[in-house]
Amino acid sequence: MSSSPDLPITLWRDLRAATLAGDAAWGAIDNACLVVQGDRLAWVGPLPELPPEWASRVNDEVHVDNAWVTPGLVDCHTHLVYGGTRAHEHELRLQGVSYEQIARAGGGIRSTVAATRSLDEEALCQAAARRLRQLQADGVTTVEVKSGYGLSLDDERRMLRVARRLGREGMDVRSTYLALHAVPPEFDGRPGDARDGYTEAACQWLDTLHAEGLVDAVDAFCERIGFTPGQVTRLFQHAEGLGLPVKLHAEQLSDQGGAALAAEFGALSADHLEWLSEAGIQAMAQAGTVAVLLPGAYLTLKDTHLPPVAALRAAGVPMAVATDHNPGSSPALSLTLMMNLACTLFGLTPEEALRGCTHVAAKALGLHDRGRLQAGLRADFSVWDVEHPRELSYWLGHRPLLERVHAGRADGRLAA
Ligand code: DI6
Ligand code: FE
Repeated sequence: MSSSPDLPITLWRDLRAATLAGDAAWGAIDNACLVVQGDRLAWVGPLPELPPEWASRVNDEVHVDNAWVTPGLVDCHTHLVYGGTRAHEHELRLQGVSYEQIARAGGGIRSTVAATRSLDEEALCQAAARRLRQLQADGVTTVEVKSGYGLSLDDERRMLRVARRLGREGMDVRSTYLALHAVPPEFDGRPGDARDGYTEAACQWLDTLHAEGLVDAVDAFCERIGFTPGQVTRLFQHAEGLGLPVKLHAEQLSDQGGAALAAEFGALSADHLEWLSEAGIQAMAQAGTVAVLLPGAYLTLKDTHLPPVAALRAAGVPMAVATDHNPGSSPALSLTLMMNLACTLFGLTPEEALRGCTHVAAKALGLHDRGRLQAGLRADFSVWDVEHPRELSYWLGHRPLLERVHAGRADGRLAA
């Protein structure tokens, strides 16, 4: 087994591990321990089987009193960076106005674009960092953050720069370019479909932002009130030319064939999927595209059309669960609450929900070095005050987190 002689070694012991590795339910190990060296897990298994070559080199021990440890949670779909809120739209929807109607009347995403453009980088960063801390308090160690409330080169850049800055706050942050989220007002009144010209502009901006190292993946909103499959194809071809992976907001409000289109491009994920067709499911299964389920948006929009979870499961499409945190359709800041909703509303099992917020969510980001407790993977894990990991999908709003460890470093909650 490889090891780096200089890095200090910490032994986390007296714990129960839901490793999500191997064949056992939850990958559970009783009386387990984790050997952490630097930012990696060096050994994971039952304490009595800890090899002497590790036991003899331990610098520090942390006893966690039989608490359960899971991989650090991964929130693989958020729009965490933005200005303002949209509570007034929530109120309108409660009075019967639909999300689509609000968007077509110039509210919706466009109102958040105006609020986001009015804030400088520092103010945007502070607002997003507050939300990031909420996710950390829920055991999240990796988060994806999308742009898409800037919709000009400079404003998209500012959002992506904030995402990069958030990555210095004890969290891994993956940034996704989502300029094809809505058409900005500057493009109103252009001849033909204003979205075509905007799509061209968004492709050019991508060149620049990618060259600046700000983009990890490319996303779009494929919808009647978003962009057509043709426009998404144009963007995806451009992303492909730059070697960037793609993902897609697909089949949230209607079936546009977006998931199949995403699968054609080998997309990492297709997200939402309430209106996903059988053909879309088969295309995703063949391409290995992850289905990202977003019950926070489903609940907030009082949707009634369920994503086809049983058919996805039968086809072997891996299912992730995320907050989709955004001010319009999912003001959710708890991933464990999303696990509950994924079970209660969508029919996932509690084990599927945890896998969906760990290794499957990591796969939806193209990350294969995390999401399980396994030697060689990153030392990202969360320690929970629960009797069993199924409890993580049980509580509504309780956060039983005892400690969070990111890249081998504990937040210090246990010590506090
Ligand atoms: N789907 C969503 O859930 C978010 N974006 C998208 O395309 C919502 C964005 C918003 O309403 O602000
Ligand atoms: Fe979204």
